[in-house]
Amino acid sequence: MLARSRCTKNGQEGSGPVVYWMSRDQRAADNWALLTAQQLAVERARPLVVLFALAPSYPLAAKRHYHFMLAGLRETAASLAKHGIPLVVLPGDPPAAVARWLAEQDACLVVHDFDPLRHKRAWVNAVAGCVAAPMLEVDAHNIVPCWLASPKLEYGAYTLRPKLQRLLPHYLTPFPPLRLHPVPAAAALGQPDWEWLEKTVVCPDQPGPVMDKRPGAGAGLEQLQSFLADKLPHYHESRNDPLKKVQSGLSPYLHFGQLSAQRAALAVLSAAPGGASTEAFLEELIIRRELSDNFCYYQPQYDTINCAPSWARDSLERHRSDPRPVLYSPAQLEAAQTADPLWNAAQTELTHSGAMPGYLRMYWAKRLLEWTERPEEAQRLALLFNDRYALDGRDPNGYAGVAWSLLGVHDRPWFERPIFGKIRYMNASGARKKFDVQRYIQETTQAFSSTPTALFPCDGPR
Ligand code: FAD
Ligand code: FO1
Repeated sequence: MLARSRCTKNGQEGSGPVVYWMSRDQRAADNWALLTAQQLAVERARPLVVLFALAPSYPLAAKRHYHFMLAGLRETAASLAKHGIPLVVLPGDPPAAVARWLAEQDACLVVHDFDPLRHKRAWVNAVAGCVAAPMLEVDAHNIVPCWLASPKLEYGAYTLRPKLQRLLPHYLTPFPPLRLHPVPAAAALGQPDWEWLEKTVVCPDQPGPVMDKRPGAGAGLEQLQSFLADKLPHYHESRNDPLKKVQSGLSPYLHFGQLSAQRAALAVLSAAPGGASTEAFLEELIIRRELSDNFCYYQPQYDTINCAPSWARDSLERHRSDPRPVLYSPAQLEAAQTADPLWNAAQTELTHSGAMPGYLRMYWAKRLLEWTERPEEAQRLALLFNDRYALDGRDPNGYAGVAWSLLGVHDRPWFERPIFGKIRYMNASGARKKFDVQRYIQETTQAFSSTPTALFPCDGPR
């Protein structure tokens, strides 16, 4: 188990409980960080407490995301309670609240989630700077711990794949169950007051919750089961056809850590050990997903144009002044008011349902390069819309997906053309070869009558 962890801070063990500071991996089952914390607590005959720092606001998160996360955390708290482990939710500035609580409890040691994102690393560093207890980081999100998979920024899937394939036999192993914790925690810790906690969040009301996506670990496992039963066999041939709906829909559960990617991989391998669909799905779930973490971990500029490889940066620079046939304002784009009905339909689906089919996400981002004055603006808007509306947004997969679409990250140079330079081009006639574009537009337009505009309600950025 300890092969998935590393020391982030040496320190003096306190007299209090072993603490697992949960953040990215918000589940009780199939969680290597929680299992590690339990093992360390059992060895020391200490209580185990799980801590969650509830930030009053989180970059670009809205009611849609907090609703999904808090409902999932309630379920996690109930599962933990059945194992004799309390979940303490601390509202307020995360590093300050966590550091204060650890000091008050004289924590024995702290186990925390690995997260490659800048602001999350800053939280951990701030806590490490002011607590006395030792801290241990566990990568409970990736199957192969990010820092062990590769020690450097990878060029693409083709360079990370062999490294992961070498290590997967050691890491893609079954999970031991979480045990009933033998040492009880202080009764005074009580149960979180969820209604009160919800009121401490000050995020925008719009976009609101997605009603047809049930949050939580149980719903994530059900979604996995229905994917295995109905969709996996068709994944290889139909995943790029939004009308066939054979993608798993697991990304929100994976993003909030309500489902473990390792659990999903094990379930797929047990349901369908071989074949093109299993291979195609595991390529996305393991290689592409872990490549995104590699990108954000080793590329501090993951959300700026400086993350582009040099061939792409030079090429975009050469085409910076190319005339754009049409420019749309952020408000027009957010309201899906372009002359491209396919793009409008994809944007409408995103804003209403918090999701967009994978193939369309690439097309959607790439068109922004043609409709904005500079690639920097295309990247800014792609991330802004993705992170504000997508249930799975604010994730390394999003930063890597946008950088792939607009900036050639993890891709190769293609034929030179206006505006795009050597960045891979996609257009509506390419989409028409993959699926019935007209039907997708019709179905989406019928399902969602208008496009909500939470970011740019009137023309011009707020
Ligand atoms: P499935 O096809 O069922 O795949 C299963 C899982 O594999 C996904 O849940 C995801 O964890 C992983 N995966 C699939 N495709 C990719 C990929 N291209 N890169 C990395 N991992 C992948 N994914 C997010 O999770 N959050 C985002 O904010 C996000 N933004 C994106 C923005 C753009 C512009 C692009 C091009 C891609 C983005 N992706 C993002 C990646 C991908 O489109 C989604 O993960 C996928 O469509 C989610 O649907 P699913 O769970 O049904 O995927
Ligand atoms: N993690 C936390 O530890 N505390 C939060 O308050 C919090 C809010 C939040 C809101 C939206 C969202 O998408 C994720 C959120 N996370 C939060 C989870 C976590 O930080 C992210 O999943 C990772 O950073 C993704 O790598």
